[in-house]
Amino acid sequence: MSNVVARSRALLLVAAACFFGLWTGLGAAASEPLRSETPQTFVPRTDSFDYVSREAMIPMRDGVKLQTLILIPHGAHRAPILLTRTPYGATDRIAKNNSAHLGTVIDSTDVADDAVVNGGYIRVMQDVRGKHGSEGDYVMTRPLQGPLNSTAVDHSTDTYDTIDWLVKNIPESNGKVGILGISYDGFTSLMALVHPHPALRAAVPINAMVDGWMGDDWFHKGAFRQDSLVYIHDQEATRGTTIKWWTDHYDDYDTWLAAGSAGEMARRHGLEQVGFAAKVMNHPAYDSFWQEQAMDKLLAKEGVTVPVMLVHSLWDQEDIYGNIALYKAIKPQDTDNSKIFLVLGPWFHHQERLDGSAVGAIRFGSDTSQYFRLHLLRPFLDHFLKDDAPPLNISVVNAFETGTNRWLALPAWPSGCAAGCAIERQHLYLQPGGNLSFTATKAAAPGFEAYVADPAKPVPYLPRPIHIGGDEGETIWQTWLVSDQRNAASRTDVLTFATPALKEPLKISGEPIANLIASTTGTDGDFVVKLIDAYPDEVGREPKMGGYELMISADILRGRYRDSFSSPKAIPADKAQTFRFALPTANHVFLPGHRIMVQVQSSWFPLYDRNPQTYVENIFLAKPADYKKATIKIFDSGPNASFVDLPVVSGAVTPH
Ligand code: PG9
Repeated sequence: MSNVVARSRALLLVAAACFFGLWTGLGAAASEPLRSETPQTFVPRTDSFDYVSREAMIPMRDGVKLQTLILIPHGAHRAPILLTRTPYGATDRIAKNNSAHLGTVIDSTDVADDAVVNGGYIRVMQDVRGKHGSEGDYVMTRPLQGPLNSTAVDHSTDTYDTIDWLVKNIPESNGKVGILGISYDGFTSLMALVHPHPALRAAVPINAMVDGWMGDDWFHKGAFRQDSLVYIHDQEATRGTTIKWWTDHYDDYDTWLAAGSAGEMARRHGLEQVGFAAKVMNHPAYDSFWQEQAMDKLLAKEGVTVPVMLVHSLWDQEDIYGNIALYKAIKPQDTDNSKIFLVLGPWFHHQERLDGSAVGAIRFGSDTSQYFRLHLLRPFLDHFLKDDAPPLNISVVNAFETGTNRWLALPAWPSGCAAGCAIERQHLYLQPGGNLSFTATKAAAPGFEAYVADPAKPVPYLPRPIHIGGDEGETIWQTWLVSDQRNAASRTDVLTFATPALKEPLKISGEPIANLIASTTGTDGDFVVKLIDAYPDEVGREPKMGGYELMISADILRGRYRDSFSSPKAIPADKAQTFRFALPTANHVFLPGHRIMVQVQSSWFPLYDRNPQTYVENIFLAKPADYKKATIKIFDSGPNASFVDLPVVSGAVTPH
């Protein structure tokens, strides 16, 4: 062995001993103090990533700082920014999917994934004030400055200040910002439209919460959605949403029945400690508290100058009212038809960001959510946000037609078809013997069907046991609006009316309106009307769909609000009254062989709180003795026949 080789071997041995000694700690001198192995600050090595991630505490005009996550694709230059403002944890996403690839961090749960990963957009997520990493006070869907907000800040000012900071502090950006988000994040997207920052060039509010009383999260026409208490609890008990609601039964039906009233449930969960629960319970009617924060009313008054794509889900189990109400309110301002766009998809709440091939048992033959993201959302964003803005070749309205399962590009909403058809309102009458017909019988005397509504045995909104907690429960909740209504049909307190099997397809576009003529032996009561597509008794290729009863449009009215949503009044016992209310928008074809069906019932539990059926000032405070059985009569013949007023499309070419 030469000297050189021997020396290098010896050196190698020493180096290896040092390295492994350091690695295993064996080399430490016995007298050296044992120190923490965790550095004061660990600097992650991210040089190999295909994006840059920055976190910033962005200062607002009142000094409060909002935690903001900024994801910039590697090499971005003059890239537009897509902003989402959320109460659900802006940095959660990166914590969940920490990866060197932006595509994995963004992942398929972000509705903007295609724009960010393939379109080179900068993605910004921010915690709203008072939640998670952001400073300041949390107020549920914080109203605009004014009678309901005496502070100098709201989501409009916070968005303005955020955008101002972003365009000045992200050199990779082109200075154009789009805001988008689903549900609560859709609501914050709407708030951005009030006195918008000049750099805000597009907004996409998806399934936005618009009017919490009329038909979105908290109430539907006066009937309280009890799970709101769970939401309020989890959202407001702690900044980080760390204390969760407890349950005491597996079946939600038992849980809520055991508590009695929603007010008593709130008390049992300590909800007097959080601000919003008391506000909800002190404002059961549609008073100024609700009217002054309804976004459709506010934006109609403020005017909308930023291009907006409103995205609505036809089976939205949380916010089925808002975006359509908003479209009606603001579209008239868009006189040259260039700014306000509408998309209607066959989805549950927030399904736009997930797979859209089916909702529950109802299949569409293609991934409708992907179609929306690639062919509607992306062109809209690119057109309004990119420097070299490509022309926009999409219609102002894009609506999925359920039943036939196809996308329609439409000039307006509701419009039935692209050209050559009309919408005619037609009354579909509830008739004796469970019939449903476009012509009413000529009977001189009013006839009726009756049922006993018993608050001790309310109609379940899903087959029991109802357990919407956990992952499996989440799916059940998401798809409940398409659940088979045969369970309800077999109850004695649910009335069912149906046409014979159709010979021709029948298409509806727009809002059906329920027009019940009814009486009760009580002094208050709820009315649920469900418009259903009853499938043929047997369905060849899909045997499980034989006889399926699919809700197309359904809603509830609290009887005390039949004449005025803001001024409730008792129902005079045993006197026929008119209960007229709009049902959610539909765009559906009832195919030949199917029957149109209407079901009527007086509870939908525990989704909606029980009506005691005895008039009390505030149902949140109803006592057990107030809950009484009542006999309900639904008039279905003679001059008083109840009906559903349908927006029937004539002249549409309908493939089947
Ligand atoms: N529907 C939810 C919500 C929005 C606004 C207020 C309260 C709840 C949501 O999914 O964000």
